Amino acid sequence: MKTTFRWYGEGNDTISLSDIRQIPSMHSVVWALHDLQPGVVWPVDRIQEVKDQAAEYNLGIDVVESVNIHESIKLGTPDREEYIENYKKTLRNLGKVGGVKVVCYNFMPVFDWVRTDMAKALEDGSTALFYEVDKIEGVDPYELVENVKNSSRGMTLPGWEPERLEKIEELFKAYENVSEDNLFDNLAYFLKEIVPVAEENGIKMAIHPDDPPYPVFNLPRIVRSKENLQKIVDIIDSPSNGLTLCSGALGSNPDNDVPNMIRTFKDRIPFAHIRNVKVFENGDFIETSHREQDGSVPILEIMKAYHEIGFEGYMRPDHGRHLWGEESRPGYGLYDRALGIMYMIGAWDMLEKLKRESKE
Ligand code: DNO
Ligand code: MN
Repeated sequence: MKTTFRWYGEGNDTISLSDIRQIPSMHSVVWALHDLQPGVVWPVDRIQEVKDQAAEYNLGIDVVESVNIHESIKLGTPDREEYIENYKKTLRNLGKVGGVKVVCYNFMPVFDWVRTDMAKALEDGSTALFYEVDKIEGVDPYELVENVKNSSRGMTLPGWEPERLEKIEELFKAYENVSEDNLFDNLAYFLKEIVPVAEENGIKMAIHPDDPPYPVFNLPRIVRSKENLQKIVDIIDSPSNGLTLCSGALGSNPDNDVPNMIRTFKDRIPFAHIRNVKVFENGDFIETSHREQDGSVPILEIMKAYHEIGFEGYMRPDHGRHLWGEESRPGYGLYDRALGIMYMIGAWDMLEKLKRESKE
């Protein structure tokens, strides 16, 4: 298992590479060129620049999260060809620079992840991302967009970039006639084009599940259950057609058995997100610390499942709470994610120790 930490890039993150370097066990950063819109080719020199910056701190750039998918690819409109070609060029450019092993992406229409409150106060005085079912049902999505803008502390959030939000009305209209089957076919079309290029460049594609894992605003959702994941890995039987197994996204639906998914898809998980959420009876959920007892997701069983399958992929703490007055990008402060790492590797190191001892 290789531990990683998301970094938004020079001038775009309150957390520096030097901060990240000081977290125990760091192998590499999870990064992206966040200023480039979906559909744009990532230039070699921009990729090289990030590689050099990270190398100064002895960190790799092994995982990209994400090279985002242009909406035309998800919608399956004729101009998708151009954007698929651009995606291939980006993969080739990543291959040219070298060092990138995994490219995470998602196939959620219009929005990436959705929450209703970016700073919900918890009993202990920290704040966290919160999803309230009542605030979504019957709510105008434009209101939600305003809410997110106002609570993001002036920082852009992945999936909520202003350029994307400007086109929201148009996008909702375009999806009116797209069923889940259509969306799946469009994903299959994309993967059949992309996976051979990923293979040639030593890259594993890794789709991130829908967050939350059910339809929001009547938009189709196709990455939210074990059956969905099975269908996706079956599109092409290649390690380059893989999964980002996000315990928090999938775990927001109590029907999803995450340890079972890990054991089932073991060879197809190049990238793991570890996050705990507390799910309430009415479906509301709040992000909690990584500790198993603090939420509804069986984090220790998840670590055990990864250990059991001999996981050699990349793992990162996903979102964290905001602690000790830290003014960070929502979900992406330093402190709680660093605590999360210590919980994850604490569990992992203990599992390794027990395994060694059982052989003695
Ligand atoms: C939010 C993240 C998502 C994730 C994308 C992957 O913080 O979990 O934005 O990066 O869905 O493509
Ligand atoms: Mn995630």
